[in-house]
Amino acid sequence: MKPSGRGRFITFEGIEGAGKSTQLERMHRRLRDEDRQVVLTREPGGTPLGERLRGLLLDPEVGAMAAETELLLIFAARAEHLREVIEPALAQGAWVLCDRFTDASFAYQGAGRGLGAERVAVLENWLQGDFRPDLVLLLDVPPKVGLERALTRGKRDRIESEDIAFFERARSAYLQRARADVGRYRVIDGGADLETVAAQVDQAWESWWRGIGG
Ligand code: T5A
Repeated sequence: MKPSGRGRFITFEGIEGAGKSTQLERMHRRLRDEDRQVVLTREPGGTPLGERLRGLLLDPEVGAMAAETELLLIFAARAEHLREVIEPALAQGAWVLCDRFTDASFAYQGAGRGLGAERVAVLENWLQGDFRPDLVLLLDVPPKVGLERALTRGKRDRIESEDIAFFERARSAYLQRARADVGRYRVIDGGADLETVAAQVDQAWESWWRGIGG
């Protein structure tokens, strides 16, 4: 069956410095060159209100907050993003490429902060119903590699200031989710050089797209 006129929702996931933004921008250029309608966006953020919430969530001066507060702020930003950007773009037939989505909440708040997957799932189901990404490209790197890359930017943000065990838990949760749903997830070795990762990303989404009749 050929894909319907609805757009496609593709998310890039992985811990800090996995190479998501780099690969996302590359895929965005490629799809645009093919004259597809593409929206590039990110979480937390993607709307004026969401970007302000992102500022609060990442500002080291905000300091500690209850894990529940963090999760609810992220879902508040997500509600805005979903209703104002993602759903309208998909309805118009665009491909939406998103730097992180709800998988990050399972990884960071569910596993990293220890809130547990069940509580994240309650919010996911409440906000999203059965809406999920069509494809999740998970760039997997050991936290040491990812954090070293991310820190070349300089100052750590509020979440990057967590210890390595936090990112180990997040990475494990991502991999566990990918193993549980191999149809929607592709795991890519983000530790390889840029060109090798780019080739793996292309191969992953092209084979997925062919697989659904695109
Ligand atoms: N968050 C988010 C939650 O806690 N819960 C949630 O539900 C959501 C949605 C967002 C933060 O919010 C948290 C997670 C995050 O802590 P962010 O800035 O969107 O923050 O995410 P980061 O992961 O922090 O972004 P980074 O920019 O650090 O990581 P990327 O996008 O994975 O990496 P990228 O592409 O910017 O690359 C980083 C550096 O590495 C180089 C790049 O050139 C760049 O310098 N690089 C490579 N170097 C060598 N080899 C490669 N293959 C490379 N790929 C990239």
